[in-house]
Amino acid sequence: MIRSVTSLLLLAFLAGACAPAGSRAVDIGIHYSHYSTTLISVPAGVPVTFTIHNDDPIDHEWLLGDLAMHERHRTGTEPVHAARPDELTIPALSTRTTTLTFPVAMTLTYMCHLPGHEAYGMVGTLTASK
Ligand SMILES: [Cu+2]
Repeated sequence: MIRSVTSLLLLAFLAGACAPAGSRAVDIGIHYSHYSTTLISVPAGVPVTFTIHNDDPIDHEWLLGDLAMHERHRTGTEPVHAARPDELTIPALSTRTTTLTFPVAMTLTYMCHLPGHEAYGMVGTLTASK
């Protein structure tokens, strides 16, 4: 009996090492220049891992931010987004993963700012809530 309790504790520890307690995973597909989901709700205060699959034969972006951030990108000239965890370029036929924690409740928008993609509908809303 003691041995089985020890085994359960070990399993709980290993599970915790793989994914922090309360963490979440969100999968987003991109197909025909549209996100598979345009409304995402996540909890605030825990890590959320986003996995974004681009099934298209062209590159896309997943840029998450407030309206001021998107306005900068609409008029900006950055060709590639790779250094920021909330600004991803997903090359054609590839997958990118990023983990973000939203410290407080907030609503943000994600978009692809490649020419014409926002107007075509590559826009979604993320809500983090306590
Ligand atoms: Cu795009």
